[in-house]
Amino acid sequence: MSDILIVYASMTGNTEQVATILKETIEEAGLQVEMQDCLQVTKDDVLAYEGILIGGYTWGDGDLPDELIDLYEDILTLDLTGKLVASFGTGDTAYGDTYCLAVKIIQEGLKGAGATIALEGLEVENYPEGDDEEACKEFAKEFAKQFQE
Ligand code: FMN
Repeated sequence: MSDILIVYASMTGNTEQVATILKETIEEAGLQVEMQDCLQVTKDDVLAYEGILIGGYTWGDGDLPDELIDLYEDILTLDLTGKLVASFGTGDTAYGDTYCLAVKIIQEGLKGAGATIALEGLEVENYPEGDDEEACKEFAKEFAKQFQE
């Protein structure tokens, strides 16, 4: 069994690439990571891990991705006390005030389920490259550090 579950929703690949960078960086820190598309994950899967990262792109007018909604609503019914979690996602600043709102929605849901928020959600503009890729790595290193404490 891996230590950490990374769940993502991604339509055109940007958020999946963020998830991949997080996975590789956390593995470099010596932890075992399972990465899954949100459609493959049940609430029982979520309960089985001590560390959970959930990511999604922002859709519509600041909405969660449709494919993430069932799992999100299931998570709201769970008791995630003692789980170390964080959210991540991608968006586009062209959408103004709704930029990366899904990241905040996921974080609030996890908080509502009683989980411990390891660090503020990671927001990336579209495809993660350059400074954004570095920010993903730093986020993952910090998450791994807290997990190992
Ligand atoms: N990005 C935002 O930050 N806020 C939005 O409200 C938002 N709405 C979108 C609506 C549509 C119809 C589309 C096509 C994109 C929207 N985006 C919005 C941008 C996507 O979230 C962004 O391109 C993201 O990186 C896509 O992630 P993916 O490649 O993982 O599917």
